[in-house]
Amino acid sequence: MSAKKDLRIGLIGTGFMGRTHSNGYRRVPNFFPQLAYNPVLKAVCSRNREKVQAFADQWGYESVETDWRALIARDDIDAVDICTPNDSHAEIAIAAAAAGKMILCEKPLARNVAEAEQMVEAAEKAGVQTTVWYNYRRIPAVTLAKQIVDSGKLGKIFHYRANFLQDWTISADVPQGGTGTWRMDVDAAGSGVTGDLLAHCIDTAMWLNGAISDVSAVTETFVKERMHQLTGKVQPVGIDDACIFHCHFANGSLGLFESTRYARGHKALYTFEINGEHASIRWDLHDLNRLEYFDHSDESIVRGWRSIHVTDGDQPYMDKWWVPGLGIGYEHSFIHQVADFLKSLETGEPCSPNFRDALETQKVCEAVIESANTRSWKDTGVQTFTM
Ligand code: SOE
Repeated sequence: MSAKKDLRIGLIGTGFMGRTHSNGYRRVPNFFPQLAYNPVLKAVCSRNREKVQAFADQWGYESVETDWRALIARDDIDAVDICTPNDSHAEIAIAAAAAGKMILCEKPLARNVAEAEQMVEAAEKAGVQTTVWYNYRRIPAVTLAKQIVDSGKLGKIFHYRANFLQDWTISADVPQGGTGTWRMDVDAAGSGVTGDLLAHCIDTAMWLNGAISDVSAVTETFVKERMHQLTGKVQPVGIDDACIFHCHFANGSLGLFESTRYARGHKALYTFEINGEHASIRWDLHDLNRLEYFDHSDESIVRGWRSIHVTDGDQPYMDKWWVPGLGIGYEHSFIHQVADFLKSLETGEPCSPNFRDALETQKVCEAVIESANTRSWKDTGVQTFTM
């Protein structure tokens, strides 16, 4: 008999993120056997019964629901995982908190700050554990970047630079709204690349380099009208297709961020670079096991960028995987987030980013959109960031 405690999961949403999270729950017991909690795939919910049953069969969920309210009402669910489009995050999370459920919510936390604030209030009032799936923090090379920054090796930070580039919406034939393309519909998504892609960059940036104080942004919507899948009509596009902003961090450094879905040739290129007084680091999602590191204190004749292959047992998370030299992938960031969430239940510590942390990212996203709309600098209102 297992001495472990069960964490009974109710997953809402069966798209791309439903799969990444389900894979996380399934793999954790194999690779993090020392954890006191064991995820149990109790129920999965989606509107179409046939499809949700197929998903349950594929991933091993014990039961299905077609109404998220029924899932939340169940006594045999401890934690609700929200993988639905952004327009339902707030309603589901607030109801889940009222029902006393822990909540794991896909990013961005909400469509805007007002919704995010209500979610924070509901979760904190109910005293439930929360986390938001800003998964890139938990790629070992990115976590190592955090350890290097925190060790002070970089010295005073001058610059933070990040890009998230894609090219999947260049064709004007890509519709907006509905299954698969809700990210193109401003009512469902809240914003375009700012909430979908830059939110990742902002979360990582504030985690590594502290609060972003103010921003100046420019956005563009290259294709102005698209067919809406739900109405069948050609309608104005309300999302930002591309966004570039620069900013001040509270520590005095400058930030430069760019995101677009119109960078032909780039499918999902997330990169960041940090330049400090003594050293610099940079990371690239397409080579995710490596962290580049330049240390000015190296002897000058051998000084140069090192490429650290982050696969050794003393590097973050890697003692749980294979043997030194053998890499891992994108999906492992979600497995690590599940493991960290389960660990947080043992320790009673928050599992960062929790709802409150993700609210701070939401504030920066909103300031970015407002800055672009008004062609002016905007304060973010973010004072500190849990690092
Ligand atoms: C969009 O294409 C997307 O899937 C985002 O929604 C994810 O958050 C990002 O990690 C990859 O791209």
